[in-house]
Amino acid sequence: MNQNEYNPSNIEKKWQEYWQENNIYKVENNVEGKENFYTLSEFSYPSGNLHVGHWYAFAVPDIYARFKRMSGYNVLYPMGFDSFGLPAENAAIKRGLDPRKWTYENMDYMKGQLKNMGASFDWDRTLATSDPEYYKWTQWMFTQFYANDLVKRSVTKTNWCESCKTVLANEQVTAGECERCGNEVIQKDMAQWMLKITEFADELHDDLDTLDWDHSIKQAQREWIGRKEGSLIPFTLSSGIKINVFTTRADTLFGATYVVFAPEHAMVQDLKSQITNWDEVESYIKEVEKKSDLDRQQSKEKTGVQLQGIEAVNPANGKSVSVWIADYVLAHFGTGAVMAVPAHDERDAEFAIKYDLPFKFVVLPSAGEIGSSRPLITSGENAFILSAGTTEKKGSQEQINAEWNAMYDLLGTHADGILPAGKRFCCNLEGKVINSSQECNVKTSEEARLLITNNVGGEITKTYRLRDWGISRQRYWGTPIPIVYDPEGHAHIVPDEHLPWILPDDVDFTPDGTAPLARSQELLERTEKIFGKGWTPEVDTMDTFVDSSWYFYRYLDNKNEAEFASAASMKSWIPVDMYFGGAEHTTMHLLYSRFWIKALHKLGLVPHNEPYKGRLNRGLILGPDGAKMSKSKGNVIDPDHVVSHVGSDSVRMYLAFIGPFNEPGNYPWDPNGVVGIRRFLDRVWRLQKKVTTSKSVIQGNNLDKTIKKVGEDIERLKLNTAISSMMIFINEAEKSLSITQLHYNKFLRLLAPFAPHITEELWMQSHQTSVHLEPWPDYDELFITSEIKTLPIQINGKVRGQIVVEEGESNKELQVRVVGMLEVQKWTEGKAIKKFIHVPNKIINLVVV
Ligand code: ANZ
Repeated sequence: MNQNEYNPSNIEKKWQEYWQENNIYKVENNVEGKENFYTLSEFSYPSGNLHVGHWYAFAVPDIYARFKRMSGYNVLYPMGFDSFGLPAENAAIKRGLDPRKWTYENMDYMKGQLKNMGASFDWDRTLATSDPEYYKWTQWMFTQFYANDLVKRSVTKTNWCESCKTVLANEQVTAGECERCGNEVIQKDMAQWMLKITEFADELHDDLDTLDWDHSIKQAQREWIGRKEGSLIPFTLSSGIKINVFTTRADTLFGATYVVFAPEHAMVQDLKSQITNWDEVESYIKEVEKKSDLDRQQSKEKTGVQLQGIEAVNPANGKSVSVWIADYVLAHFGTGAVMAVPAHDERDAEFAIKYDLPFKFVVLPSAGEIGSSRPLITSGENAFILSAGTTEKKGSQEQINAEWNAMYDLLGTHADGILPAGKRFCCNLEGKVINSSQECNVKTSEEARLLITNNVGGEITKTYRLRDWGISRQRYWGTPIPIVYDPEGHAHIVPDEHLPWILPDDVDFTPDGTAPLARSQELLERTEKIFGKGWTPEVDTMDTFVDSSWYFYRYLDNKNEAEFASAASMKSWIPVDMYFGGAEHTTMHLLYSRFWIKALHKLGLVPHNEPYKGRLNRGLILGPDGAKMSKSKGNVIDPDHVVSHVGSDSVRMYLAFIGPFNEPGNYPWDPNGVVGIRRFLDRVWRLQKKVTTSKSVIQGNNLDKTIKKVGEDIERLKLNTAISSMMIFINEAEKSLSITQLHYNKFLRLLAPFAPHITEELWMQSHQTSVHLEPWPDYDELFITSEIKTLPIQINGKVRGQIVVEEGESNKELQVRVVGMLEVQKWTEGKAIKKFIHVPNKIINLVVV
């Protein structure tokens, strides 16, 4: 027995070295008789120190990986670095260092810190996306996509960060600001390499159904993809040209009272000679150019200018309507042109009130009809009203009802549905078509959509919010895009034999808005030497989301020089069984990566078309004051510091205890909480003194119950309650006179995934091999079933049946179950239950009359 007090600093390093020397965590791609289980945590940027967030991201899933390993699976839990990209480069620029040196030094340092975590990573499989042997494959995949028409070059409006001097993807812009540095993002025209993610929009949308992910994550991706089913409706302009508008509500076409173009719509320039207020129009276009799409969608007050001299004909009724440009219509959604229906679309209503445009009411909510009973608007959320002449919305059900009643009467007297000024109502509910054509009136919205679309020569179609993925970045520290240009300026792919297409060294990487690679003499010379005089290299590098789209394949076979991963290794491990990551990646990395794998799959390069079977978004660890940790607030917890005080095991375990890992909430760090866990481990240590070889006084079933509960909780990632159960067990054990070696050892196995060092130390006192190679302890169901009782059910004094009752089941739940039983219903049908009495562990009594 180890008589000393528990002192983590004496044991943790020792066991970490032992594990490494003895290759305890080495993983083979296949192990006879074991099923594979791939646990993955999003890898990190090597931008400096490990912070508490990294511990939460890596040490807590390690508990799960270890549990799975002990449960008999061959578990892969790898770790690497997303080592290209802005954070490293910006930090390097700030300190005047070479990003490569800086990044690689950080990685070495962080590897050391990661080892202190005591995680079960197989370091032999590690990778860094900035290693040429890694990015060779990133480039190779890009060339495969290029050869198969999944890459295009186009000039597009891009989000530009003036501070980072680079283009950002939409996903990297938060509320109009650069996600990395917080600077305001402006719009800039740039030629970009784009990946055709939109070709996979339907698959990305529909295949979500096959994934075992939380509903909210799937929903966020669906919204990001933004698939809308609708119609293209042709409007004829006074110039004779037909333009299509995209609408999801073709049933409201008879209510379209004006047409709006996005200010950037090409048609506006084409109409220049006919527009009589061109100066006004032009200056408005310039004004809107400065705003991002997001600003335009969110702006409180809609703005616009009428195109004077231009009219459009509504194809449903042949009526001429005015034509406008307005900021609320976006260039890249649908066709960039809208039929405006103020009486049924909120955005149009606000605009129409402001510019005094007509409202025509053409869909009666619910199934009612004018003249018969008055339909009720019951959904306060979907229906809303605009007070006479203002855009103030009235939300309460009563207000809506009152206004609707007045409206309804009005509709009776305005058979054409045109609403007089001061009495304007907007309702976006579907229902029955009115005030339209003979053929369409009384049809449901759904029927009318098809009918009206067909009648006017329109077309049923789908549109998406998702845009193609621009991957060009004018930065140094990234994967070079393997493209060269011939003297005529045509692009060519760099052939396989020249991959990796090495990132040059002779570059002044200080950002000035042009790509740093353009300043490399070596790159230019290399290009001319290989391809010929006058050839030039592409000088942009790739967005780092490209690097991270496929990294989990390389872990499988990271030394393979001939392939990015062998087919056999992919078959063994993909799809990833459980992927842990941050909620912020729901619509970025997670969607890009799904696309990347679908594209590889389409080309026959990988066997699966979905990479991640399970996904869990983790929560956020806040500072002790409940605010986000930040240097300026002085509330940052340094894990190294805490580890030096309480040990790595306590930190790991505390983070698992801080909240339910399966529910991504915000959890403030509680310094007393860590100390509490440390005390718990002290008690586990001291319990050694009670270990005896003779018969235990502690009840066997307490341990069995704990084993069952802890296993079930880890499986569901409710690690906090798993720890509570172990605490209860230790309380009990401390109360008893002794605990057998057998029971103590079983408990150590239970604790091993949470606290790998202390359990190893205690285990090795009586064993020759690591506790981490042991199986998960089994429990005896016999002992546990004692808490489940079968009780007789008595109805009016006679036993009529029986029911299995679990300890802790509430009386309410029990009553529902009892009353629902067939045998019981036989005796209670048509009668009232007057009393329901549950005498725990004895009987259930019903009195019916
Ligand atoms: C007429 C209409 C009537 C519409 C109605 C809706 C309700 P949501 O509504 O978000 O699902 N739209 C089409 N292209 C647009 C563009 N480029 N910029 C801004 N808005 C655009 O998206 C579909 C609706 O968004 C379309 O259906 C169109 O307005 C508008 F009672 O057409 B709707």
